[in-house]
Amino acid sequence: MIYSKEYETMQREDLEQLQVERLQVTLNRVYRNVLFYKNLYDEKKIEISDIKSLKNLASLPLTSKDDLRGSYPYEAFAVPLRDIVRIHSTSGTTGTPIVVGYTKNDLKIWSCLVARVLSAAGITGNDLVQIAFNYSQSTGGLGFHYGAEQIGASVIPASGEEVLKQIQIMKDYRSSALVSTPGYALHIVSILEENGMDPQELNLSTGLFGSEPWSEKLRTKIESKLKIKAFDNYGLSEIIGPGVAFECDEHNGLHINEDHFIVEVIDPETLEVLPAGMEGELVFTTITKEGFPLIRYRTGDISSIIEEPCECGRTTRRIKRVSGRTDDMIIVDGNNIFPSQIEAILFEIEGVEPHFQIILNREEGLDVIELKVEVSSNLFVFDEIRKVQSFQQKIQQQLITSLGLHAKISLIESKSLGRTRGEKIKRVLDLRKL
Ligand code: DLL
Repeated sequence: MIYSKEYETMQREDLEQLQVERLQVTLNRVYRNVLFYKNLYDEKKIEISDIKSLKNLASLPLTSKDDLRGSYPYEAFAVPLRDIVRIHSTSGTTGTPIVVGYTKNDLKIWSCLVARVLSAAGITGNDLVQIAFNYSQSTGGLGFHYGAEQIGASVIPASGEEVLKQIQIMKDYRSSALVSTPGYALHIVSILEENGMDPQELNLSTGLFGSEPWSEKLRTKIESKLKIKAFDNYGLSEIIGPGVAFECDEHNGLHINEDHFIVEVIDPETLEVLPAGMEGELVFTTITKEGFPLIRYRTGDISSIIEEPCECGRTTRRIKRVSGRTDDMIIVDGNNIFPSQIEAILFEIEGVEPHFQIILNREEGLDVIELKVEVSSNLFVFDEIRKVQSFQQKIQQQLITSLGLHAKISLIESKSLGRTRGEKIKRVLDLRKL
């Protein structure tokens, strides 16, 4: 079903006109209310009144996470704090997250955009939607919660429960849709198999998965094991959370909610805007957000635009599944982590070099992260097993406290991470098969 038919099936010409009008309003709002944009445009001698068409958008400077750090926590909000009714944030690479504020109206729009995601997957008011995303600073839980309520589905907020409890709930409450990361769905598959349970005992028919990259192969596996139809959906906290782009029944790219977000794809090296079909970095401009608008925001996500019309009747353009990142961000069970965050923690621990390597694997559907850490040999006698263990625990605990990351720690001798011939240490070894 198409939730907002009027907008999702708009004639392209009308949609583009609407985008320009909304863009102009947004530019005025940020220029007047956000010092960061005022300074940026003044410095580059940009007159926002010159932005008269979508083509002109490319003349505005790009923005990135790093640009916004100086605005922490609230400086980039375009409304007074009293008009903000919800605050989410990104995880933050060096302890400074990007804080995202929503006005009442932003929340209303967000719910409707997530309602589109759910409707495109066939979810209706008759469904029982089990949400396994965390209800936290990250946007998956609350974003889907209100979107599902918006279409009148019965929502089961089940995050925080152990996986067996999740399965029990799924079975007893007859949940018909699961909302989670694809990795978590795979974990459920493993646990069902391990416990000799038959997925047929469940009433699941649909899965909405996102927040991390996954492949067609993984979709086929989840669909066949859980006997469901699985849909991909994409979003990021800075832009709104889930509700930016989503798959319809055709499973051929993700429709962008273009009446709220303008998408561009750029070459991450030359920063040139690339034509549809060419792969590059996704850049978004929000055109209806009041609390935290973003102009030409670089996502770091790699994809391309599909312009060809879709069989489903929506006229919005689509993006291909996100295939990777331009930076070194890794996503572990839906949590975004930069190796630099791990490095910062290791720096604080005496005796650690900090030369390290992150090894990612997938066991029973769950991401497993191992951290190989070099330790200085003078501080450390390797045959003292207790000392080794307490050192490992110290690092482990720091990672949990600071990043919520549960990692296996392997201590290795100084200089054993291959760089004898001057080569760089490969920071991340991703052995997960998407
Ligand atoms: O992951 C929002 C979300 C929640 C989307 C639930 C979908 C479902 P962040 O935590 O800010 O927000 O992480 C955003 O996750 O820049 C991508 O790198 C990655 N990502 C999100 N969805 C997908 C997807 C939420 N479907 C970052 N495929 C983004 C690939 C995805 N990567």
